[in-house]
Amino acid sequence: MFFKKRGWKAFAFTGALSMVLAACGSDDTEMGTVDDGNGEAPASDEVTMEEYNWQFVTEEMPGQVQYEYAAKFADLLNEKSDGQINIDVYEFGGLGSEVDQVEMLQNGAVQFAIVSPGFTGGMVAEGQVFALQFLFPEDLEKTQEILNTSEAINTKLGELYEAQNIKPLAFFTEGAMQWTGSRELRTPEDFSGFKMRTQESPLIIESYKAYGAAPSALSWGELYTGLQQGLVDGQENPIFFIEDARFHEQQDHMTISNHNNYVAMATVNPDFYNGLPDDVRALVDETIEEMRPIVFDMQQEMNESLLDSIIEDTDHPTEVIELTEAERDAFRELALPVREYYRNEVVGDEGREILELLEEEIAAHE
Ligand code: 6CS
Repeated sequence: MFFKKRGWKAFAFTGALSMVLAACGSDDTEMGTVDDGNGEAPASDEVTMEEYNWQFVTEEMPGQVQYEYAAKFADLLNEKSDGQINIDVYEFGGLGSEVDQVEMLQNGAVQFAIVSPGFTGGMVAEGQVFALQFLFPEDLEKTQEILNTSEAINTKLGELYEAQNIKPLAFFTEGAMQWTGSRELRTPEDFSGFKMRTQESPLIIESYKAYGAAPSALSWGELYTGLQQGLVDGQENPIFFIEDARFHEQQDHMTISNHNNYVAMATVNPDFYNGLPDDVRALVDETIEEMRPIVFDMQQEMNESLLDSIIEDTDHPTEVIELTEAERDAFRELALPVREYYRNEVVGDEGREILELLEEEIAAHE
């Protein structure tokens, strides 16, 4: 595994929520001076920060991108604050499902969360823009640059999330997505009747219907068994996730399709964030900026090295094919009308503006 795994806080879900609520106490504290007890104003070099204890939930496990992002973010903030900011990082399942986690962020039970837009499709329909295949450049550096700078994403889409009590602080790629299947997936015809597992997003489902597949939504926590039992025939994910969640053990084929990239958001509860003293909020912002190149390198290293692990896993052989440009074109052609579906069936004027501006921003990078 590329990154050291952190000790897992083994909370049962029912007990975890009350522990989290009890642990949040210090977020109303402020940067202040230490009372040295003699009634005199402390010297200015005694100015210090009070203690903060925050919670950060992720949709992944130790060793996977989201968890390691949160762990590194926590370490950096702890260092910058001389140990005064302590963040507990929770792996997927520790505090409920992906949807439960989003709710906890919204109601302030946790302060930070990594959220995949795929799980908030019912709440912020416009966020499903990330499900549009062949939209972002295949070059992930360009994609990350767009995610860092796009007004469509960071301002316009960000405001729609904030209206739902979810404030995105950064959007980052977890890598190009690939298909795995119980059969080879090389042409759209190969998807005919294929039971494709997707996240809970109407647009992802629509995207696979466009290929002739029979998609259904499933939490990734049930996916390994779903593949094993034939409930679903295949799935899409970045390589690091396919390997680390061992999906390849249940799949004979993997297609390097690069049909999309997996975008996640580092988010914060807006009331909590806005209520922070300016200097503490500035530390959070600074750390978010520092994390951008760190998480990019992290996903790149994991996706590259774990491709080798899949290829070398002779106990669970997986045939890996890479689509040619002409083969990708056949899928691109079917994916383009899904943008019309997004414009006409999924979103209103704001969503149409977001997609239009994003398309312009992407064109300017290519
Ligand atoms: O496929 C999924 O649902 C999961 N995939 C990744 C890369 N992260 C978490 C997510 O829930």
